[in-house]
Amino acid sequence: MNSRITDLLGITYPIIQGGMAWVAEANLASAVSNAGGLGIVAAGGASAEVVRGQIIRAKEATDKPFGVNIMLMNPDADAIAKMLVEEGVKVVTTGAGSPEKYMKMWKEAGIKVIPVIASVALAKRMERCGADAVVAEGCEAGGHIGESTTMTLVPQVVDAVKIPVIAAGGIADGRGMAAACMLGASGIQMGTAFIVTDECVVHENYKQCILKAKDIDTRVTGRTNGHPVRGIRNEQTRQYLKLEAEGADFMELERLTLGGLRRAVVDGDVKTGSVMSGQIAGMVNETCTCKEFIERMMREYQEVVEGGLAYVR
Ligand code: TUI
Repeated sequence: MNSRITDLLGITYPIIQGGMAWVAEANLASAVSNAGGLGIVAAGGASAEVVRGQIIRAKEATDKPFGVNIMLMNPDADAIAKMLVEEGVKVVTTGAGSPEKYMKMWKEAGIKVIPVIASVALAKRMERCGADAVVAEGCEAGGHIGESTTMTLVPQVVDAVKIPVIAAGGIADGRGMAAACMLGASGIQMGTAFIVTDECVVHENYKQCILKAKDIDTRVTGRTNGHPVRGIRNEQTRQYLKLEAEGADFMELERLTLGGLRRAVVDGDVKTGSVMSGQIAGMVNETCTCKEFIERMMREYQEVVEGGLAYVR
């Protein structure tokens, strides 16, 4: 399937794996790229040298293009931004901020830059400063989220920019992919669905949380302090939301989540850890390899598109 995104990135299918901190390491990224999508190594909160190690491992595991995601709140973001140029990384996605100050350096190095955005205003700013595409991420997504849903954000971003738009948030099957394309997207990004693949190295408890989750099992914490984060409801989200409702101060809330993602992903503490996940977890019910998953996505997509209106009846 050809689209502006497959052409831009030199990949077979317009499917990008989300840059999930602690989760998206070399093993997952290379498996997604080997399956014809774009795998992403996520820097998360790691140092430039740790991320470099993951990039080297990904290069060993695939000869296909892969990307790196920089979470811009990372205090080591400047060093990571430079290291990506040294390592000859082909594609960079960014999250939780604006990558404007790195744009010139990355473009001069021939890097394809794809910021993740959650508003029309930021999408336009990113296009003006040279982004090759944007990921428009709706608040169905897991982790740090914006205000708008995928259904409302994607068409508004598509109308506002000329660069290709990749839809994210709430997609985990061929129907979702077809729907995103109907809204004008040239590709999709998925996170939650990739967490349960065989090649994803998260703790088994984390996978089980997503596999068992029902449609209404995620919660958004941090709305009151400007850091909304979506994850599977557990003891931590219950406590956090209770304290938030009581007007607790930011530092008290921070104590609950500090190191929480690592605790959930690495140690399997899914009670007090942060089990970040999108709302689509309720539909993510089985494990398989990345290749099987991507091939199923494309098969389902084809069925929906070829079935046309007959599908909905
Ligand atoms: O970045 C994400 N999702 C994330 S980052 C993350 S790391 C984290 N760990 C622990 C606690 C909190 C976060 C987990 N999930 N998605 C992409 C995304 N970016 N969504 C929304 C945005 C965004 C928000 C505001 C991008 C830019 C922005 O403002 C930029 C500006 O300067 O105007």
